[in-house]
Amino acid sequence: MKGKLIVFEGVEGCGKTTQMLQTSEWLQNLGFSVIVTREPGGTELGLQLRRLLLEKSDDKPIVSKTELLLYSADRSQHVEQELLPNLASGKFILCDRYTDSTVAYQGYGRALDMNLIHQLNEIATGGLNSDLTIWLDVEVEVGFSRKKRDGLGLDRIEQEKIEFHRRVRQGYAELYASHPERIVKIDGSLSKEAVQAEIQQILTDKLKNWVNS
Ligand code: T5A
Repeated sequence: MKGKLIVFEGVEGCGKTTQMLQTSEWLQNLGFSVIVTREPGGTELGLQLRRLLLEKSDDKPIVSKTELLLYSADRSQHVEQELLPNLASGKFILCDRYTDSTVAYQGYGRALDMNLIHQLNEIATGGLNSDLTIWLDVEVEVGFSRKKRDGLGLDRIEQEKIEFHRRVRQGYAELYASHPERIVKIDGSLSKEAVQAEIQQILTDKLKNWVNS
C-alpha cells in the first residue's frame, strides 16, 4: 500500500493534537508505520518559522501577506523534506494542519485573496493533497475554554478577536461543503473517547479501500 497523508484540522483547542497522537498509537498497534508531524514546524527550518509566526510582538506586527508567505515557506520545506519521502516509503503521515488551515485562517480569517492562497498552496505542495482530512468541529468558545483551562497563555494568532476565529470556523464549514470526498467532519465537543471512536471507525472503512488499492 502507498503511504497516506491524514490531516487533522479545526479551530484552536478543537482537540487535533490529542486525537492525532491517539490515532497514531492505534495505527501502530495495527502494525502500520506511522509518523506524526505538524504545520507550522514540521522541519528544523519550520520550527524557526513557527516561532516567528506565533510569538507575540506588539511593536512589530506581521503584515497579513507576509504571514501567508511564511506559512507557505514552512509548507514547501515540509512537503519536500518530510511528507514526500515518508509517503514514498509507504508510511502513514498524521499531520496537525495543512493547506485547509491557510484557506481558513489567511483566507476567511484575514480575508486575503483566495486565488493567491490557492496558488501558493499549489506551489508549496506541488499538488500533494491529503488522502483524508479530519475536521474536528467545535464552537470557538469551547476551544478557548479548553485552552484557558490548560493555563498556557495564548499565541499571536490565538489572541485575535473572537470574530476572526468565527470566520475561521466558517471557512472550515465551507471547505467541508466543497470537498466531501476528502474532508470528514466530527463533532469535536464530544468526549475524547467518543471522538477517537469515530476516527477509528472512519479509518477502518478507509483502510479497507486503501489496502485493496
Ligand atoms: N495557522 C496554521 C495558520 O494561520 N495558517 C496555516 O496555514 C497554518 C498551518 C498553529 C497556529 O497557526 C495557525 C493556526 C494556529 O493558530 P497549532 O500548533 O495548530 O498552531 O495550535 P492550536 O491549533 O492552537 O493547537 P492546540 O494544540 O492548541 O489545540 P488542539 O491541537 O486543537 O487541541 P489539543 O488536542 O492540544 O487539546 C487542547 C486541550 O483540550 C483538551 C486537551 O486535553 C487539552 O487540554 N481536549 C479536550 N477536552 C475535552 N473534550 C475533548 N474532546 C478534548 N479534546 C482535547
